[in-house]
Amino acid sequence: MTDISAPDRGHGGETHQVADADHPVLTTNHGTPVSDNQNQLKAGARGPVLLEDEVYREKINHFDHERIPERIVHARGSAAHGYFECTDSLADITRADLFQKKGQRTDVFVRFSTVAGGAGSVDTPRDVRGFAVKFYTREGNWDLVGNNIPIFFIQDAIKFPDLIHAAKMEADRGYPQAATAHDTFWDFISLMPESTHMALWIMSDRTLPRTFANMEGFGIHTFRLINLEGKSTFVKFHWKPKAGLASTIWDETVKVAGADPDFQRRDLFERIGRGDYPEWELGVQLFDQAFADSQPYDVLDATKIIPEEVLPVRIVGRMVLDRYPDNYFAETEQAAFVPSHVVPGIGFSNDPLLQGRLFSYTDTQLSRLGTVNFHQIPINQAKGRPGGCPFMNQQRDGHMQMQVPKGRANYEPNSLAKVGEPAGAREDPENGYRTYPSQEEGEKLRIRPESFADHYSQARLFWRSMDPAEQAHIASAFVFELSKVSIEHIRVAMMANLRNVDEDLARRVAEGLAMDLPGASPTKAPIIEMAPSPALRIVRGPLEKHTLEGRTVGILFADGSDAKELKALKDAVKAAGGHPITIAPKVGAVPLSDGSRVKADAQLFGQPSATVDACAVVLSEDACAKLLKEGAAVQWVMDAFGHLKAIGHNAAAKPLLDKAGVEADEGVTDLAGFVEAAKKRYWDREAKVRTLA
Ligand code: HDD
Repeated sequence: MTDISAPDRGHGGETHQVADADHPVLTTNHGTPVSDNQNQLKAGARGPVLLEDEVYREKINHFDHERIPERIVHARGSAAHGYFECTDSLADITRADLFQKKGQRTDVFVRFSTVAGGAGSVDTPRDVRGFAVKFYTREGNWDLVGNNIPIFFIQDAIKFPDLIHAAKMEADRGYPQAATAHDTFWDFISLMPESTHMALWIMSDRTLPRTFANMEGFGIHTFRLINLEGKSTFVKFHWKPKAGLASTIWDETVKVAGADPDFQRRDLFERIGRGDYPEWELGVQLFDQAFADSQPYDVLDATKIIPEEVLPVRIVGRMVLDRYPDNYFAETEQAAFVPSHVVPGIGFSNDPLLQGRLFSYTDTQLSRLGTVNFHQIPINQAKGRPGGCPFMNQQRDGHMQMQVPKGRANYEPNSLAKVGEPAGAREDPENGYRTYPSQEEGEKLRIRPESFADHYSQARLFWRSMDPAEQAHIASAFVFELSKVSIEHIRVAMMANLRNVDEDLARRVAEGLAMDLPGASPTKAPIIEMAPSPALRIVRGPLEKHTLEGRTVGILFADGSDAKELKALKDAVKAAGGHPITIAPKVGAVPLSDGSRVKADAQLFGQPSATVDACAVVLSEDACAKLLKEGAAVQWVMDAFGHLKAIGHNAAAKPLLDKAGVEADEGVTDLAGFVEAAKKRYWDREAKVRTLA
């Protein structure tokens, strides 16, 4: 019988050779070489398939089981490898290995994520971003599992399932995916005044980060650092992005979601690929009990910040992400972050949100990864020393056990050494992990402390710290989200809470919804006036960086564009540290003014201007005339203007700008002034292009 697929597959009929690295023959999982990976085993060429076909059955069987349960939250994530470098020793404050010596490096694996959406959802919803760092220290792994926002929705972990159920797609209808703009989310928030502060943060530009590299990260809770003498210092952790803080406009992020659902994952991959490594500084706010007692909020309450103006952030290290994972599933998906995994020198406070987390994460790994041996998966191994940390104990067996412990010593203590047998590992009272012996006493109670009762003062602090442009974004975001709430009393309850934050905010939201302002909701504690914290701003804030470094510039060109102009522009963008992306109506070969033909990096429909940080248009008069009739080209320029980006153009491109409604301002420039102009956004333009609340 002739096999029509046979000629494509080399090995048939050759002398017998065993599969090995030099002869990488396809095998089954059990090592049997496979002769045919194209056809099932059949009785006759057109006959029925046979159940005995192990090659087929094993392949499909494995495929059927490829997926594991996605994370119940933070399912959508992207990760990278890198290192942490200590830049300022904290040896006097903590004995944690990674903070001992200036210049000391510790490997890290970092996973960024959205919270509400499933693993296949888009990268750019309005959502908190997870910022989870696994430090492979020489004394074991430390997981600092934070977010890009320094506070949280709830004060006690027992409310977490309710929060997440309310935020995720609604139970009966199965939508919306990765969005908070729906009834159940705002119902929960409106009934939980403690979440008002976080509601302000999530309605701000913080939930629309431009890229992962443009976000801050926070450990959120108060932790402890413990030194060799056993002294404890309270600490809050901050990650400050070297690329600067940068966010998108809501309209822009919606368009990015459509154009490129993987926008932030792709950015991380490409950024690392071109050597533009994302980098952060690690900062700490260090304080003692006396400082904690002097503050008008409780440092154990995760819905509160310590303003940087009150307690400055001391920079102690930097983190560089310089390697993209080799395999998404093996590393990014199987990475298990567990906040209870700390190393000697780091400890916990009594924050009830943190304490609750210390149980949840190990538990979730058991359902996700299916075994108590998840620490043996390569990405999770304690590998802070060459050959791995010497982790040894008497824990044994379990599903997917990968180790083969030798000898009889599977219990401790033992006296097997006396008869010359290996005795296994022993405890180390001197250097082993020691919990800080804080004094604790009290009645067993299921209550919230009085000191957690103020839910509005810091929400007000946040609102009043914002730049006017950011305030307009927040008010408009509330209007948008509440307009998607169909149950009217939920909107009313939310506005009643906002009245306790700021009258102007509440009024703007009510006007935006065309609803009457309700009376303020009752408060359990007096609202105090705290000094604004400019450090909380993105727009015109201390971390807003005017630069092209690490940023992308879209250059729209077409047939007949001036070759010299195009080259000079690309060179100038590169010289300023930017990444030019040429975009044309056809990608394969674009004829230029000098007769040469160049490829474009992207096609006009596939790379809307929302996907780049600044925009330039270099056209010939003929091409411009054609593009005036091309909706995508007009929209490209219109969006660049609407998203407050710099637009550089040559003279021939001017009619396209006119058609797109571009008005002259500081950010609209000829090509000579473009590179300088491209380093920032033009916030003052916003009033011209949209009505904000
Ligand atoms: Fe959580 C995942 C961050 C409160 C329960 N959380 C998870 C991830 C991040 C955070 C970044 C993804 C880690 C990764 O990339 O794999 N979570 C936070 C922060 C919180 C917080 C900053 C508050 C300050 N989380 C929190 C509470 C609970 C959980 C109060 C439960 C009591 N979180 C989980 C979880 C997840 C998780 C269900 C899902 C996947 C996982 O753990 O590994 O256990």
